Amino acid sequence: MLTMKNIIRDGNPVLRKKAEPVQLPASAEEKETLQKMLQFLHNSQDEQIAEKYNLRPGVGLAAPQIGLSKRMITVLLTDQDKLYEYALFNPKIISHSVELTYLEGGEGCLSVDEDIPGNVPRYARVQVKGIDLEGKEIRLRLKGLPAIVFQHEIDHLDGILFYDRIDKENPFRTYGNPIVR
Ligand code: LHY
Ligand code: NI
Repeated sequence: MLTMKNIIRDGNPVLRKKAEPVQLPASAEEKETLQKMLQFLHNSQDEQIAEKYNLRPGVGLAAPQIGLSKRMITVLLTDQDKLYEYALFNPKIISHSVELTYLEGGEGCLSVDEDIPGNVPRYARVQVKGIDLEGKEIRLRLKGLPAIVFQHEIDHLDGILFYDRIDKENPFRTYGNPIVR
């Protein structure tokens, strides 16, 4: 089981590397790792398990955050009564809106222990494709919080952390309409 001990923290160069594509079909080991990453999110959102193992609740996790520089992400959240539960190999943003948005109150990251204030510009809408655990191609059209979480996770695969996108001169400048959690 993955715990916070397995989560790589800011300062470790693996978080700044561009992750390698997964050679498809994914190996049994790669699939197991992706399953463990999704299980971590489930555990982190279960009050009893999270308390027992001191897990920070998370809605997304990317492989570099466990020290694996491969293009693999997991997402688990409910938004407007819809469940977004995804474990993807080689996720890619295939198109996006011109319109931007940002999460009101800013973003956090399981790999960043400090609170870094500021608005993070994100595309308001994205289309993402990737390959699921069964080897099937998945295409998603996302807006709102799910769109932000996918962009945050895919950024990890390119060595980008959320605070890189905060305007240094004016951290609280706004971008389009905010997403309120
Ligand atoms: N997880 C964050 C989390 O708290 C993801 C996230 C994304 C938070 C966007 C807030 C806004 O679940 C990670 O840091 N994963 O990379
Ligand atoms: Ni993160």
